[in-house]
Amino acid sequence: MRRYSVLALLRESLTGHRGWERAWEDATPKSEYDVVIIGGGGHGLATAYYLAGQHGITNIAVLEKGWIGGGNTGRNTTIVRSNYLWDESARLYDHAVKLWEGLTDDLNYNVMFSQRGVLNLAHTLGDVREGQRRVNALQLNGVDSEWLDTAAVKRFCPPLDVGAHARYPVLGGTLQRRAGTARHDAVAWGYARAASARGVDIIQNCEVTGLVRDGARVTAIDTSRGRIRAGKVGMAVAGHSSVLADMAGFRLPVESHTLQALVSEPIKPVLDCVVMSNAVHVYVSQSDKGELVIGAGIDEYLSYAQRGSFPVIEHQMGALLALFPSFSRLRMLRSWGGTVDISPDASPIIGRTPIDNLYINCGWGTGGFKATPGSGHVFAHTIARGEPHPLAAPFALDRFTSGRLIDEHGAAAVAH
Ligand code: FAD
Ligand code: PYC
Repeated sequence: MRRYSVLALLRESLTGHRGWERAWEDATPKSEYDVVIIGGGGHGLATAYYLAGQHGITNIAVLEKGWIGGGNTGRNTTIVRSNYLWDESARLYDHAVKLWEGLTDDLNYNVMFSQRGVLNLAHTLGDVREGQRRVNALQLNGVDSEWLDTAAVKRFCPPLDVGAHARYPVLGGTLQRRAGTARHDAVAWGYARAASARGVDIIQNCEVTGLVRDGARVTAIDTSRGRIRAGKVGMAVAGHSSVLADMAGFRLPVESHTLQALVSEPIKPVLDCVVMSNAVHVYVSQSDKGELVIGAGIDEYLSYAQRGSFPVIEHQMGALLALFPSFSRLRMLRSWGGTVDISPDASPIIGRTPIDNLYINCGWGTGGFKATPGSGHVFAHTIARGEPHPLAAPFALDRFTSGRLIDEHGAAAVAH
Protein backbone atom coordinates (compact mmCIF):
# COMPACT_ATOMS: atom_id res chain seq x y z
CA MET A 1 0.00 0.00 0.00
CA ARG A 2 1.35 3.39 -0.95
CA ARG A 3 1.84 6.06 1.73
CA TYR A 4 1.47 9.62 0.48
CA SER A 5 3.77 12.44 1.55
CA VAL A 6 2.84 16.06 2.22
CA LEU A 7 4.62 16.88 -1.04
CA ALA A 8 2.34 14.52 -2.94
CA LEU A 9 -0.67 16.17 -1.33
CA LEU A 10 0.58 19.60 -2.43
CA ARG A 11 1.36 18.38 -5.95
CA GLU A 12 -2.12 16.84 -6.34
CA SER A 13 -3.87 19.92 -5.01
CA LEU A 14 -2.05 22.06 -7.60
CA THR A 15 -2.58 19.67 -10.52
CA GLY A 16 -6.26 18.80 -10.26
CA HIS A 17 -6.10 15.60 -8.16
CA ARG A 18 -5.54 13.32 -11.14
CA GLY A 19 -2.68 11.23 -9.72
CA TRP A 20 -4.29 9.48 -6.75
CA GLU A 21 -4.30 5.69 -6.74
CA ARG A 22 -7.60 3.86 -6.28
CA ALA A 23 -7.98 2.78 -2.65
CA TRP A 24 -8.76 -0.77 -3.78
CA GLU A 25 -8.88 -2.65 -7.07
CA ASP A 26 -12.33 -2.92 -8.65
CA ALA A 27 -11.97 -6.65 -9.37
CA THR A 28 -13.72 -8.68 -12.07
CA PRO A 29 -14.94 -12.04 -10.72
CA LYS A 30 -12.72 -15.04 -11.45
CA SER A 31 -14.30 -18.43 -12.10
CA GLU A 32 -13.04 -19.95 -8.83
CA TYR A 33 -11.83 -18.92 -5.35
CA ASP A 34 -10.58 -20.83 -2.32
CA VAL A 35 -12.86 -18.74 -0.12
CA VAL A 36 -15.83 -16.57 -1.09
CA ILE A 37 -17.22 -14.15 1.48
CA ILE A 38 -20.78 -13.00 0.76
CA GLY A 39 -21.41 -9.48 2.05
CA GLY A 40 -19.13 -6.46 1.72
CA GLY A 41 -19.95 -4.88 5.07
CA GLY A 42 -17.40 -4.43 7.82
CA HIS A 43 -17.69 -8.03 9.01
CA GLY A 44 -17.19 -9.58 5.56
CA LEU A 45 -14.30 -7.26 4.67
CA ALA A 46 -12.58 -7.76 8.02
CA THR A 47 -12.93 -11.53 7.64
CA ALA A 48 -11.22 -11.40 4.23
CA TYR A 49 -8.47 -9.14 5.59
CA TYR A 50 -7.60 -11.50 8.48
CA LEU A 51 -7.92 -14.61 6.25
CA ALA A 52 -5.35 -13.16 3.88
CA GLY A 53 -3.04 -11.75 6.55
CA GLN A 54 -3.13 -14.38 9.27
CA HIS A 55 -4.09 -17.63 7.57
CA GLY A 56 -2.16 -17.49 4.31
CA ILE A 57 -5.26 -17.78 2.11
CA THR A 58 -5.17 -15.14 -0.61
CA ASN A 59 -7.43 -16.51 -3.37
CA ILE A 60 -10.44 -14.81 -1.79
CA ALA A 61 -13.39 -12.81 -3.12
CA VAL A 62 -15.78 -10.57 -1.23
CA LEU A 63 -19.10 -10.36 -3.12
CA GLU A 64 -21.25 -7.31 -2.42
CA LYS A 65 -24.60 -6.76 -4.08
CA GLY A 66 -24.38 -2.97 -3.81
CA TRP A 67 -21.42 -0.90 -2.72
CA ILE A 68 -19.15 -1.83 0.17
CA GLY A 69 -20.34 -0.44 3.46
CA GLY A 70 -23.74 0.39 1.92
CA GLY A 71 -25.53 -1.93 4.35
CA ASN A 72 -25.60 -1.50 8.12
CA THR A 73 -21.88 -0.74 8.28
CA GLY A 74 -22.47 2.68 6.73
CA ARG A 75 -25.82 3.21 8.45
CA ASN A 76 -25.06 2.71 12.11
CA THR A 77 -24.54 5.25 14.84
CA THR A 78 -20.90 4.19 15.35
CA ILE A 79 -20.98 3.26 19.04
CA VAL A 80 -18.21 0.92 20.19
CA ARG A 81 -18.31 -0.61 23.69
CA SER A 82 -17.89 -3.97 25.39
CA ASN A 83 -20.19 -3.68 28.43
CA TYR A 84 -21.94 -7.02 27.93
CA LEU A 85 -23.15 -9.08 30.87
CA TRP A 86 -22.13 -12.68 30.28
CA ASP A 87 -18.54 -13.96 30.29
CA GLU A 88 -18.71 -15.23 26.70
CA SER A 89 -19.91 -11.88 25.36
CA ALA A 90 -17.61 -9.73 27.50
CA ARG A 91 -14.63 -11.69 26.12
CA LEU A 92 -15.78 -11.48 22.50
CA TYR A 93 -16.69 -7.78 22.53
CA ASP A 94 -13.62 -6.79 24.53
CA HIS A 95 -11.44 -8.70 22.05
CA ALA A 96 -12.95 -6.33 19.48
CA VAL A 97 -12.28 -3.20 21.57
CA LYS A 98 -8.63 -4.25 21.91
CA LEU A 99 -8.39 -4.61 18.13
CA TRP A 100 -10.09 -1.21 17.69
CA GLU A 101 -7.37 0.33 19.85
CA GLY A 102 -4.74 -0.62 17.25
CA LEU A 103 -6.86 -0.63 14.10
CA THR A 104 -5.82 2.70 12.57
CA ASP A 105 -2.15 1.62 12.71
CA ASP A 106 -2.91 -1.92 11.62
CA LEU A 107 -4.84 -0.80 8.52
CA ASN A 108 -2.74 2.33 7.96
CA TYR A 109 -6.11 4.08 7.61
CA ASN A 110 -7.63 6.49 10.10
CA VAL A 111 -10.82 4.90 11.44
CA MET A 112 -11.18 7.82 13.87
CA PHE A 113 -11.63 5.60 16.91
CA SER A 114 -12.47 7.97 19.76
CA GLN A 115 -12.58 6.55 23.28
CA ARG A 116 -14.79 9.30 24.66
CA GLY A 117 -16.75 7.10 27.09
CA VAL A 118 -20.23 5.58 26.87
CA LEU A 119 -22.67 6.39 29.66
CA ASN A 120 -25.78 4.21 30.15
CA LEU A 121 -28.36 5.99 32.30
CA ALA A 122 -30.42 4.50 35.13
CA HIS A 123 -33.86 6.01 35.70
CA THR A 124 -35.49 3.46 38.01
CA LEU A 125 -34.47 1.30 40.96
CA GLY A 126 -34.55 -1.68 38.60
CA ASP A 127 -32.10 0.11 36.26
CA VAL A 128 -29.81 0.86 39.22
CA ARG A 129 -29.71 -2.77 40.35
CA GLU A 130 -29.17 -4.03 36.80
CA GLY A 131 -26.44 -1.43 36.15
CA GLN A 132 -24.54 -2.17 39.36
CA ARG A 133 -24.72 -5.92 38.69
CA ARG A 134 -23.36 -5.30 35.18
CA VAL A 135 -20.47 -3.18 36.53
CA ASN A 136 -19.54 -6.00 38.95
CA ALA A 137 -19.75 -8.66 36.22
CA LEU A 138 -17.61 -6.58 33.86
CA GLN A 139 -14.96 -5.87 36.48
CA LEU A 140 -14.77 -9.61 37.25
CA ASN A 141 -14.11 -10.12 33.52
CA GLY A 142 -11.38 -7.47 33.50
CA VAL A 143 -13.46 -5.06 31.42
CA ASP A 144 -13.37 -1.41 32.58
CA SER A 145 -16.68 -0.26 33.98
CA GLU A 146 -17.77 2.18 36.67
CA TRP A 147 -20.95 3.04 38.50
CA LEU A 148 -21.60 6.81 38.65
CA ASP A 149 -24.09 8.38 41.08
CA THR A 150 -26.26 11.30 39.94
CA ALA A 151 -23.72 13.98 40.79
CA ALA A 152 -20.93 12.08 39.01
CA VAL A 153 -23.18 11.65 35.95
CA LYS A 154 -23.70 15.43 35.87
CA ARG A 155 -19.94 16.07 36.17
CA PHE A 156 -19.25 13.64 33.33
CA CYS A 157 -22.00 15.00 31.06
CA PRO A 158 -22.92 18.60 31.98
CA PRO A 159 -25.66 19.20 29.34
CA LEU A 160 -27.76 16.34 30.76
CA ASP A 161 -30.73 17.37 32.92
CA VAL A 162 -30.43 15.46 36.19
CA GLY A 163 -32.56 17.89 38.24
CA ALA A 164 -35.27 16.79 40.64
CA HIS A 165 -37.91 18.22 38.26
CA ALA A 166 -36.69 16.10 35.31
CA ARG A 167 -39.31 13.96 33.61
CA TYR A 168 -36.95 10.95 33.74
CA PRO A 169 -34.99 11.17 37.01
CA VAL A 170 -31.35 10.20 36.61
CA LEU A 171 -30.48 7.89 39.51
CA GLY A 172 -26.98 7.13 38.20
CA GLY A 173 -25.38 5.36 35.30
CA THR A 174 -22.75 2.90 34.15
CA LEU A 175 -19.70 4.28 32.40
CA GLN A 176 -17.17 2.53 30.17
CA ARG A 177 -14.37 5.02 29.55
CA ARG A 178 -12.60 2.89 26.87
CA ALA A 179 -15.81 2.85 24.84
CA GLY A 180 -16.70 5.50 22.27
CA THR A 181 -17.21 5.89 18.55
CA ALA A 182 -15.42 5.24 15.23
CA ARG A 183 -16.03 6.53 11.72
CA HIS A 184 -18.16 3.74 10.25
CA ASP A 185 -17.50 4.11 6.52
CA ALA A 186 -13.77 4.55 7.13
CA VAL A 187 -13.88 1.09 8.67
CA ALA A 188 -15.29 -0.39 5.45
CA TRP A 189 -12.86 1.57 3.26
CA GLY A 190 -9.86 0.81 5.48
CA TYR A 191 -10.53 -2.94 5.53
CA ALA A 192 -11.28 -2.98 1.79
CA ARG A 193 -8.06 -1.18 0.94
CA ALA A 194 -5.95 -3.35 3.24
CA ALA A 195 -7.60 -6.60 2.08
CA SER A 196 -7.17 -5.60 -1.56
CA ALA A 197 -3.48 -4.92 -0.92
CA ARG A 198 -3.25 -8.51 0.38
CA GLY A 199 -4.69 -9.83 -2.90
CA VAL A 200 -8.38 -10.12 -2.00
CA ASP A 201 -10.83 -9.40 -4.86
CA ILE A 202 -13.43 -6.87 -3.72
CA ILE A 203 -16.36 -7.26 -6.12
CA GLN A 204 -19.19 -4.72 -5.90
CA ASN A 205 -22.52 -4.79 -7.76
CA CYS A 206 -22.44 -8.58 -7.55
CA GLU A 207 -25.57 -10.03 -5.98
CA VAL A 208 -25.63 -13.64 -4.86
CA THR A 209 -28.79 -15.20 -6.28
CA GLY A 210 -28.30 -18.88 -5.47
CA LEU A 211 -26.00 -21.45 -3.89
CA VAL A 212 -25.23 -24.60 -5.87
CA ARG A 213 -24.99 -27.71 -3.69
CA ASP A 214 -23.60 -31.17 -4.19
CA GLY A 215 -25.02 -33.09 -1.23
CA ALA A 216 -23.77 -31.51 1.99
CA ARG A 217 -21.34 -29.12 0.24
CA VAL A 218 -21.67 -25.83 -1.62
CA THR A 219 -19.76 -26.09 -4.88
CA ALA A 220 -20.57 -22.79 -6.53
CA ILE A 221 -22.40 -19.52 -6.13
CA ASP A 222 -24.75 -18.02 -8.68
CA THR A 223 -24.43 -14.27 -8.92
CA SER A 224 -25.67 -11.41 -11.04
CA ARG A 225 -22.20 -11.55 -12.64
CA GLY A 226 -22.16 -15.28 -13.35
CA ARG A 227 -21.37 -18.53 -11.55
CA ILE A 228 -18.33 -18.67 -9.24
CA ARG A 229 -16.91 -21.93 -7.85
CA ALA A 230 -15.83 -21.84 -4.21
CA GLY A 231 -13.84 -24.08 -1.84
CA LYS A 232 -15.36 -22.50 1.25
CA VAL A 233 -18.09 -19.89 1.66
CA GLY A 234 -18.61 -17.41 4.51
CA MET A 235 -21.86 -15.47 4.82
CA ALA A 236 -21.88 -12.05 6.51
CA VAL A 237 -25.03 -10.44 5.13
CA ALA A 238 -26.68 -9.14 8.35
CA GLY A 239 -30.40 -8.42 7.69
CA HIS A 240 -30.41 -10.73 4.65
CA SER A 241 -29.04 -13.78 6.48
CA SER A 242 -32.32 -15.71 6.46
CA VAL A 243 -32.68 -15.02 2.71
CA LEU A 244 -29.21 -16.46 2.01
CA ALA A 245 -29.77 -19.40 4.39
CA ASP A 246 -32.95 -20.17 2.48
CA MET A 247 -30.93 -20.25 -0.77
CA ALA A 248 -28.58 -22.77 0.89
CA GLY A 249 -31.48 -24.90 2.14
CA PHE A 250 -31.52 -24.35 5.91
CA ARG A 251 -33.33 -22.08 8.35
CA LEU A 252 -31.89 -19.56 10.79
CA PRO A 253 -33.53 -18.40 14.02
CA VAL A 254 -33.24 -14.70 13.14
CA GLU A 255 -35.78 -11.96 12.44
CA SER A 256 -35.07 -8.95 10.24
CA HIS A 257 -36.14 -5.57 11.58
CA THR A 258 -35.62 -1.95 10.65
CA LEU A 259 -33.49 0.17 12.95
CA GLN A 260 -33.44 3.86 12.13
CA ALA A 261 -31.38 6.86 13.18
CA LEU A 262 -31.14 10.55 12.36
CA VAL A 263 -28.78 13.49 12.60
CA SER A 264 -29.28 17.13 13.52
CA GLU A 265 -27.80 20.12 11.77
CA PRO A 266 -24.10 20.51 12.71
CA ILE A 267 -23.31 22.65 15.74
CA LYS A 268 -20.18 23.52 17.72
CA PRO A 269 -18.99 20.83 20.17
CA VAL A 270 -21.48 20.44 23.03
CA LEU A 271 -21.37 16.73 23.85
CA ASP A 272 -18.06 14.93 24.30
CA CYS A 273 -19.37 11.50 25.31
CA VAL A 274 -22.02 8.98 24.24
CA VAL A 275 -25.23 8.87 26.30
CA MET A 276 -27.67 5.97 26.09
CA SER A 277 -30.92 5.32 27.87
CA ASN A 278 -32.58 1.92 27.51
CA ALA A 279 -35.55 2.93 29.57
CA VAL A 280 -36.57 5.96 27.51
CA HIS A 281 -35.36 4.56 24.16
CA VAL A 282 -32.93 7.16 22.98
CA TYR A 283 -29.17 7.55 22.61
CA VAL A 284 -27.03 10.42 21.37
CA SER A 285 -23.47 11.40 20.53
CA GLN A 286 -21.91 14.23 18.53
CA SER A 287 -20.05 13.47 15.34
CA ASP A 288 -16.78 15.14 14.37
CA LYS A 289 -18.79 17.13 11.81
CA GLY A 290 -20.85 18.54 14.68
CA GLU A 291 -24.14 16.73 14.00
CA LEU A 292 -25.93 15.12 16.90
CA VAL A 293 -26.33 11.44 16.00
CA ILE A 294 -29.56 10.16 17.53
CA GLY A 295 -31.21 6.76 17.56
CA ALA A 296 -33.97 4.78 19.19
CA GLY A 297 -35.44 1.27 19.41
CA ILE A 298 -36.33 -0.89 16.41
CA ASP A 299 -39.27 -0.10 14.18
CA GLU A 300 -42.41 -2.18 14.56
CA TYR A 301 -43.17 -1.96 10.85
CA LEU A 302 -41.40 -4.87 9.13
CA SER A 303 -39.69 -4.18 5.82
CA TYR A 304 -36.40 -4.41 3.91
CA ALA A 305 -36.74 -0.81 2.76
CA GLN A 306 -33.88 0.67 4.82
CA ARG A 307 -36.01 3.49 6.16
CA GLY A 308 -37.94 3.92 9.38
CA SER A 309 -41.37 5.25 10.25
CA PHE A 310 -42.35 8.55 11.82
CA PRO A 311 -43.75 7.47 15.23
CA VAL A 312 -40.27 6.24 16.27
CA ILE A 313 -38.79 9.65 15.42
CA GLU A 314 -41.51 11.42 17.37
CA HIS A 315 -40.93 9.24 20.43
CA GLN A 316 -37.15 9.52 20.36
CA MET A 317 -37.27 13.32 20.01
CA GLY A 318 -39.55 13.52 23.05
CA ALA A 319 -37.15 11.37 25.06
CA LEU A 320 -34.10 13.31 23.86
CA LEU A 321 -35.58 16.66 24.87
CA ALA A 322 -36.59 15.35 28.27
CA LEU A 323 -32.94 14.41 28.89
CA PHE A 324 -31.36 17.41 27.12
CA PRO A 325 -33.83 20.34 27.11
CA SER A 326 -31.14 22.59 25.62
CA PHE A 327 -31.32 20.67 22.31
CA SER A 328 -34.88 21.83 21.70
CA ARG A 329 -33.98 24.48 19.08
CA LEU A 330 -32.00 22.09 16.89
CA ARG A 331 -33.28 21.16 13.45
CA MET A 332 -33.04 17.57 12.28
CA LEU A 333 -31.35 17.07 8.90
CA ARG A 334 -31.94 13.55 7.64
CA SER A 335 -32.94 10.08 8.76
CA TRP A 336 -32.32 6.59 7.41
CA GLY A 337 -32.78 2.96 8.36
CA GLY A 338 -30.93 -0.33 8.17
CA THR A 339 -32.14 -3.93 8.20
CA VAL A 340 -30.78 -5.73 11.24
CA ASP A 341 -30.86 -9.46 12.00
CA ILE A 342 -31.99 -10.24 15.54
CA SER A 343 -31.49 -13.63 17.15
CA PRO A 344 -33.64 -14.96 20.03
CA ASP A 345 -30.98 -14.27 22.68
CA ALA A 346 -29.72 -11.00 21.11
CA SER A 347 -26.28 -12.56 20.61
CA PRO A 348 -24.52 -13.27 17.33
CA ILE A 349 -24.30 -16.59 15.52
CA ILE A 350 -20.77 -17.44 14.36
CA GLY A 351 -19.59 -20.77 13.00
CA ARG A 352 -20.55 -23.83 11.04
CA THR A 353 -23.90 -24.45 9.36
CA PRO A 354 -25.60 -27.73 8.39
CA ILE A 355 -23.70 -27.38 5.05
CA ASP A 356 -20.08 -28.65 5.39
CA ASN A 357 -18.14 -25.80 3.81
CA LEU A 358 -20.60 -22.95 4.48
CA TYR A 359 -19.96 -20.74 7.52
CA ILE A 360 -22.27 -18.14 9.02
CA ASN A 361 -21.68 -14.82 10.76
CA CYS A 362 -24.97 -13.11 11.64
CA GLY A 363 -27.39 -12.21 14.41
CA TRP A 364 -25.46 -9.09 15.47
CA GLY A 365 -28.76 -7.29 15.38
CA THR A 366 -28.63 -3.70 16.52
CA GLY A 367 -25.09 -3.94 17.88
CA GLY A 368 -22.56 -5.47 15.51
CA PHE A 369 -20.58 -2.42 14.44
CA LYS A 370 -18.62 -2.44 17.69
CA ALA A 371 -17.66 -6.05 17.06
CA THR A 372 -16.40 -5.59 13.49
CA PRO A 373 -12.65 -6.27 13.99
CA GLY A 374 -13.23 -9.02 16.57
CA SER A 375 -15.94 -10.65 14.49
CA GLY A 376 -13.78 -10.68 11.35
CA HIS A 377 -10.82 -11.99 13.32
CA VAL A 378 -12.62 -14.96 14.90
CA PHE A 379 -14.64 -15.72 11.77
CA ALA A 380 -11.48 -15.86 9.64
CA HIS A 381 -9.96 -18.35 12.09
CA THR A 382 -13.19 -20.41 12.04
CA ILE A 383 -13.28 -20.56 8.23
CA ALA A 384 -9.56 -21.21 7.78
CA ARG A 385 -9.37 -24.02 10.36
CA GLY A 386 -12.84 -25.46 9.87
CA GLU A 387 -13.38 -25.24 13.64
CA PRO A 388 -14.46 -22.34 15.84
CA HIS A 389 -12.08 -19.83 17.32
CA PRO A 390 -12.30 -20.33 21.13
CA LEU A 391 -13.99 -16.92 21.52
CA ALA A 392 -16.55 -17.83 18.84
CA ALA A 393 -17.30 -21.37 20.05
CA PRO A 394 -20.12 -20.39 22.51
CA PHE A 395 -21.87 -18.52 19.68
CA ALA A 396 -22.46 -21.57 17.47
CA LEU A 397 -25.82 -22.10 15.77
CA ASP A 398 -26.44 -25.28 17.77
CA ARG A 399 -27.01 -23.31 20.98
CA PHE A 400 -30.61 -22.87 19.88
CA THR A 401 -31.08 -26.63 20.08
CA SER A 402 -28.80 -27.31 23.08
CA GLY A 403 -30.36 -24.45 25.07
CA ARG A 404 -27.00 -22.81 25.97
CA LEU A 405 -28.34 -19.34 25.20
CA ILE A 406 -26.39 -16.14 25.92
CA ASP A 407 -29.14 -13.65 26.72
CA GLU A 408 -27.86 -10.15 26.04
CA HIS A 409 -31.15 -8.30 25.56
CA GLY A 410 -30.16 -6.03 28.46
CA ALA A 411 -26.83 -5.13 26.85
CA ALA A 412 -28.31 -4.37 23.45
CA ALA A 413 -29.10 -0.88 24.74
CA VAL A 414 -31.66 -0.56 21.97
CA ALA A 415 -35.14 -1.88 22.69
CA HIS A 416 -36.25 -4.92 20.70
P1 FAD B 1 -23.69 -5.04 6.68
O1 FAD B 1 -22.84 -3.84 6.81
O2 FAD B 1 -25.16 -4.84 6.55
O3 FAD B 1 -23.13 -5.85 5.44
C1 FAD B 1 -23.84 -6.92 4.85
C2 FAD B 1 -23.73 -6.72 3.36
O4 FAD B 1 -24.28 -7.87 2.71
C3 FAD B 1 -24.53 -5.52 2.87
O5 FAD B 1 -23.63 -4.56 2.32
C4 FAD B 1 -25.47 -6.10 1.84
O6 FAD B 1 -25.65 -5.27 0.71
C5 FAD B 1 -24.78 -7.42 1.47
N1 FAD B 1 -25.68 -8.42 0.92
C6 FAD B 1 -26.92 -8.78 1.37
N2 FAD B 1 -27.46 -9.71 0.56
C7 FAD B 1 -26.53 -9.97 -0.41
C8 FAD B 1 -26.50 -10.82 -1.53
N3 FAD B 1 -27.56 -11.62 -1.84
N4 FAD B 1 -25.40 -10.83 -2.32
C9 FAD B 1 -24.32 -10.03 -2.02
N5 FAD B 1 -24.32 -9.18 -0.98
C10 FAD B 1 -25.40 -9.15 -0.18
N6 FAD B 1 -23.96 -1.43 16.04
C11 FAD B 1 -23.12 -0.96 17.00
O7 FAD B 1 -22.28 -1.72 17.48
N7 FAD B 1 -23.14 0.32 17.41
C12 FAD B 1 -24.07 1.19 16.94
O8 FAD B 1 -24.07 2.36 17.32
C13 FAD B 1 -25.01 0.72 16.00
N8 FAD B 1 -25.97 1.55 15.54
C14 FAD B 1 -26.82 1.14 14.57
C15 FAD B 1 -27.74 2.06 14.07
C16 FAD B 1 -28.54 1.71 12.98
C17 FAD B 1 -29.53 2.73 12.46
C18 FAD B 1 -28.40 0.43 12.40
C19 FAD B 1 -29.25 0.04 11.21
C20 FAD B 1 -27.52 -0.51 12.93
C21 FAD B 1 -26.71 -0.16 14.02
N9 FAD B 1 -25.77 -1.04 14.57
C22 FAD B 1 -24.90 -0.61 15.54
C23 FAD B 1 -25.67 -2.42 14.07
C24 FAD B 1 -24.54 -2.56 13.07
O9 FAD B 1 -24.64 -1.56 12.08
C25 FAD B 1 -24.53 -3.93 12.41
O10 FAD B 1 -24.66 -4.95 13.37
C26 FAD B 1 -23.23 -4.16 11.65
O11 FAD B 1 -22.89 -3.03 10.87
C27 FAD B 1 -23.35 -5.39 10.78
O12 FAD B 1 -22.24 -5.42 9.90
P2 FAD B 1 -22.21 -6.47 8.74
O13 FAD B 1 -20.95 -6.29 8.02
O14 FAD B 1 -22.55 -7.81 9.30
O15 FAD B 1 -23.49 -6.08 7.87
O1 PYC C 1 -25.02 -1.48 20.25
O2 PYC C 1 -24.27 0.33 21.20
C1 PYC C 1 -25.04 -0.26 20.43
C2 PYC C 1 -26.00 0.51 19.66
C3 PYC C 1 -26.25 1.82 19.77
C4 PYC C 1 -27.20 2.10 18.86
C5 PYC C 1 -27.52 0.98 18.19
N1 PYC C 1 -26.76 0.01 18.69
